[in-house]
Amino acid sequence: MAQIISIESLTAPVSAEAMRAALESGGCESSSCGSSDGPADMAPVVWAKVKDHPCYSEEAHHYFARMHVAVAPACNIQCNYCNRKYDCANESRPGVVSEKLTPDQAMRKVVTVANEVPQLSVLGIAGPGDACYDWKKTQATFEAVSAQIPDIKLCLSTNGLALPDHVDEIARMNIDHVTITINMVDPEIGVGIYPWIFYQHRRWIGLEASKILHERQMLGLEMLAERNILVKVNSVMIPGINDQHLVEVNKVVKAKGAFLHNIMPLISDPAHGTHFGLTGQRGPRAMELKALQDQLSDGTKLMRHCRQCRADAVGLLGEDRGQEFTMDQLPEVAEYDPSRRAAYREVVAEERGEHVAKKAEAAETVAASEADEKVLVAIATKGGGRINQHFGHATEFQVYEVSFAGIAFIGHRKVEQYCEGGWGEDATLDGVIAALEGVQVVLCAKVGDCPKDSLAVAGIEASHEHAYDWIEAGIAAWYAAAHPAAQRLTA
Ligand code: CLF
Ligand code: SF4
Repeated sequence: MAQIISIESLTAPVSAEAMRAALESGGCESSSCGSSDGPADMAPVVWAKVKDHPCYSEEAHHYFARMHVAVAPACNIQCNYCNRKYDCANESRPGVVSEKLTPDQAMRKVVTVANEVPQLSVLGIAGPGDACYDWKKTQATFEAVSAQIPDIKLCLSTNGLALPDHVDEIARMNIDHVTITINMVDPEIGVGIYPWIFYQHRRWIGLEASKILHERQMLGLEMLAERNILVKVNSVMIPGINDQHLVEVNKVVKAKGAFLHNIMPLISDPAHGTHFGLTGQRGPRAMELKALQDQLSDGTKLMRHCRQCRADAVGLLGEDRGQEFTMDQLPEVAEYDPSRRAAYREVVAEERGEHVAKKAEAAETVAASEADEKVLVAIATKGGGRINQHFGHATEFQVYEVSFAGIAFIGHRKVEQYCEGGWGEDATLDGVIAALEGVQVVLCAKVGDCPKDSLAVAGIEASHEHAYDWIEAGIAAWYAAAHPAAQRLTA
């Protein structure tokens, strides 16, 4: 059974023990993600680029954090899921406003975070507008930060329109990771997503706008791939507009060298005041998103753990510590101290080996099953790869698909916390049950009789038998118990 240590221990004084405690506490709200490929699946030079990047590697996101700095407010296109008052919805949760920073302020913030969050490995610029259109600020920020913290990975996100103008500088500055949001490869479909773009000093509308954007996105992708810069493509899934078309998008971006494809569900709320929100365009249901991802799983590697984080997000992917690092809380002068990050990395190098071994054992256990039954398992976790959260405290569940073919993370389901102050509301529980559509069992650290009975009525088992196990080990043990052939192997 794992020892549970609070997230506060992640910022404890430097020592190997403290760093190990940080790892055991996890802190990462998710437990697996996106591309699950490891060093055996890719060239060493590529693995070296992704192994510490929480968005590009399944393994890495257990251990490493990203931070965004909101230095790029200007944007050159209009998306129908954005009203420009909020952060860029191409790489951020819609309806959120970030604290905008100058490059100097960003520098001070990054140094402060690097000193206090030892997991920090990536600095991303994801708006709140477009990182390539607002290039001078993006460039000034990256150059200042990499001069002080040379090992931090630089990552940016763009709609692609201004991207080809900056690819050579991106390569020169060692920006190894670029995200392009590509929602279509057919400009006719783009007409329903982009009402206008601003390009070469004038505004373009309709099909012309869509064609230019498409050509610039494809050119930017090709130019990056030629320079071996890893490209993640984000696509917003908009039911009835581009949902089925994303199969074609996946094929095209794969052929042009994209490393990862991240399908993000449209989040459409009338309160956000976007065109889609106000005209009733709905987002996809969880099972619709999963069905599309399953259809694409033979294509470009898929990212399934995206949290649509804020343009000023800080921390492991499932958490946001941004509110601890607002400008009014930063020191006037920040000096970088590399010791904590260095000590943390030493411990991580050891821990990763153990986690990989546990996953392999779990895979062997389920492989022994004679049943070809695919089951969705929801996990309540506070992070660290463990089943370590009470059912009623979860604000999201990690969903895994298990069969004799293996155990794969397939996404997360956001829920309202059921238990507040020791009491649970029936209406909240109904929402949790609805969010768990398709799930057969929930594994958690603790679950009360009352929610357990209600879940059972809905056909969902809830169990705390595997509390504090590694997630994959707990799933394998549950699956083995349900499938006697697998059970024999574990006996
Ligand atoms: Fe940020 Fe994006 Fe770089 Fe990651 S996020 S710029 S690639 S460092 Fe990651 Fe956040 Fe999803 Fe983005 S979880 S929204 S995919
Ligand atoms: Fe909004 Fe981003 Fe689209 Fe610009 S690119 S309109 S900031 S979602």
